Amino acid sequence: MRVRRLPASGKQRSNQPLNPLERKTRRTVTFRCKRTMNAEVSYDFRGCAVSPGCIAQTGPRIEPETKNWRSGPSWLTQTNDYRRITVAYELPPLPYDYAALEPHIDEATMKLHHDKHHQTYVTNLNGAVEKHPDLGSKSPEELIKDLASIPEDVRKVVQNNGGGHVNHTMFWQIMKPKGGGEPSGDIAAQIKADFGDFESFKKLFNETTAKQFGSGWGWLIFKGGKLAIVTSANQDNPISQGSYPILGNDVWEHAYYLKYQNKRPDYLAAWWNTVNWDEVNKRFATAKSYK
Ligand code: MN3
Repeated sequence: MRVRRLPASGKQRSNQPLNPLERKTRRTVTFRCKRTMNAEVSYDFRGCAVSPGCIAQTGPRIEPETKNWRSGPSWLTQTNDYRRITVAYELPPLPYDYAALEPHIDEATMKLHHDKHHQTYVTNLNGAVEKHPDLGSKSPEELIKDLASIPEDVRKVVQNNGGGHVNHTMFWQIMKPKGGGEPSGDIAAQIKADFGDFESFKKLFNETTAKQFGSGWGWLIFKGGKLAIVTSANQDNPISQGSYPILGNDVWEHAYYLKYQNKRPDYLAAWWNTVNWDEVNKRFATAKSYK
């Protein structure tokens, strides 16, 4: 079945409450099924809406018998009834083109990293929330902020995949095309106060993060009125330890191996050319009042 994409209707069809992340990403797209012609369907970005005749969606796929869903490529199928399926968490769209961070981060890495790795964290997080639906009313940050409150059977899944979702959502935002350069605003002054100058800060951040054994992240946090550089393993986020990360760099091999192979320090050095200092300043303002 082929569909023709029509202009977005702008209508929101769901009465379900949205969490803040979803509010940003939600949109409605209307498709017309070419085979049945009269069947117009609306697809909203957090799940799907259907009409008799066909479903069009690019997100999680619903298995009609089990009501379980799985992620997959764009797909179309047919149904005879009205069904609406929503998922708690969604992959936010990349805020720029996959190739926009070239030559520092290559297109193929960005595509895999966003569409496959980040999507997997979101998919797995939704799987955990499916077992405990009340968790789905919390933002992903809230989930990982108090891991002790997460039911034990899904706690590790939420730690790894909730962390993965939060970390990558931040990661895409703190980078931008033609980014980098010297820091600006309040964060520039704080870096100067706590590290002497930007070059010294960058050197310390890169050295510290290069030493993170295996997969993990390097972070800049604000603690006790001062900036600090820390690392974490896996997808652990400083939020779980009470600190809001101002910036973080992903040093899982999936973030750099296609272009930089085993040369993590080269990737770390190049990454600074992508930094979105406006976004980092916004996060610094949040970090200063974070409780
Ligand atoms: Mn990653």
